[in-house]
Amino acid sequence: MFEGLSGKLTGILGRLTGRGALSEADVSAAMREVRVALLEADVALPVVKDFTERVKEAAIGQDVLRSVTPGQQVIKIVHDHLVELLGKEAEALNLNVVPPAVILMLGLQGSGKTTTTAKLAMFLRDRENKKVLMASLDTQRPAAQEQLAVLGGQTGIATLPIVAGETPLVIARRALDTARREVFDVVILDTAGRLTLDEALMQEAAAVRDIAQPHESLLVVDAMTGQDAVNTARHFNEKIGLTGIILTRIDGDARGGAALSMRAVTGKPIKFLGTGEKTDALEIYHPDRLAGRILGMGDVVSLVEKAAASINMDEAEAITEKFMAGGAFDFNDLAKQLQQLRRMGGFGGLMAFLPGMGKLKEEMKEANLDNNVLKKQEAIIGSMTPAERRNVDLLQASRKRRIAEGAGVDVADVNRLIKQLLDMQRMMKQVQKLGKSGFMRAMMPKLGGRG
Ligand SMILES: Nc1nc2c(ncn2[C@@H]2O[C@H](COP(=O)(O)OP(=O)(O)OP(=O)(O)O)[C@@H](O)[C@H]2O)c(=O)[nH]1
Ligand SMILES: [Mg+2]
Repeated sequence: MFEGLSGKLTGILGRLTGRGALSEADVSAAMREVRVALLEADVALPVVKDFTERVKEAAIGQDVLRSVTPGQQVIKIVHDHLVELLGKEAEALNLNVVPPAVILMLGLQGSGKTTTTAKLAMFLRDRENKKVLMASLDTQRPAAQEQLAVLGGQTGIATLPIVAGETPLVIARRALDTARREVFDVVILDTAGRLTLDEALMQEAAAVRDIAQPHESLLVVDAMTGQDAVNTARHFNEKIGLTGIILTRIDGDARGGAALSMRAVTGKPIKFLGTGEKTDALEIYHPDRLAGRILGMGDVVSLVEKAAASINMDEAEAITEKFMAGGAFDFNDLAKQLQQLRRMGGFGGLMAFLPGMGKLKEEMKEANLDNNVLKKQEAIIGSMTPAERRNVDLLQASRKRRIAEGAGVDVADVNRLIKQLLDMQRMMKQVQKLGKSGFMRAMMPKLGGRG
């Protein structure tokens, strides 16, 4: 998601920084382009208007245009307003209640409620140490309750035993009783999918709400449905009352409009993003990081957290210390990264987070990079001598031929990997510029918690 919008915004704003001086006319012209880009991304019209007007006002009103770096300042203004549009701060779930905390999952048919129920349960267990019970109230679709039971089996999360013939209200009561009796911290109620205009099902959801008295009522919406997702959220909020939204399928090619309009139109915070079909594909929603990603500034913090969740503590510390001491990134580091990459879901997953990597990501997509390629690259590094791994400058033609032969690949493959290492070295310099404290602060607590 966001690739198209991100590409356009980066282009428009990049042209502003390319010049020394900026006039009001320059800013106005750029904002017209921003407006078109946002509309093309399916952001709601009133939201677009309001956004571009505010940015323009801020950019023209102050001393921005007379400053030394007007283009940079305008980008900062766009960034800050984008963060505000996206919701300013991440909003956590409110689970600080006398247990069990009750979470009600709502949404249209096929939006991802059941999958997200399992994802959320895993998240709460693994990251927040909660004992979680899941219960399916879906008596509409055949085998819907079994679907949740299967997910429970896969993830090791407890599910409420299925009793044939029970109504959703009866199941809800039994789930709460069980959660109290067996001392669960959290109980998540997965409801039946419904059509927006299906009043009977809406009323059923309202009845469940009245019985369960949820602490969180989360709407699961499909980002691919764009402005419809926003209308759905408004509708549910009016009928049932929501505390938050989970936007799924942001791994697809949705244009991003739903994420950008949601807060402004519904007044409700997005709390999580669904990023794939697997049960670990759930991310906390961070407006500032998302703004950075949209503006092509990368999302180094999310990257670091994602890495922290899947790399081991000692390796991570060693790599961090080395970079922060200004050490160069060598083939040994690359080999470790390649292994970690495979664990983190391959290149696509990683590249989305890195500064300025949008284009490279496209190229990689075209080149069909997958896990086999990762293994091939590991083989190339495996054929190098220790000295070669430490010093890329040693790799002249004869050595490259030897390495290629050893790994069973072409010299061109070796060259590609060398280029990749040089690219990574450049990128790591950027990360270093973030400064030690910022980098460590993001990385260490997470690792400490897992280590
Ligand atoms: N790519 C991707 N697929 C997802 C995501 N979330 C859910 N899905 C897929 O969407 C499909 C429907 O998911 P469910 O969780 O069954 O949806 P539901 O809302 O419970 O559906 P009903 O109960 O029939 O209303 C499944 O194939 C999921 O794997 C996501 O974030 N990304
Ligand atoms: Mg379901």
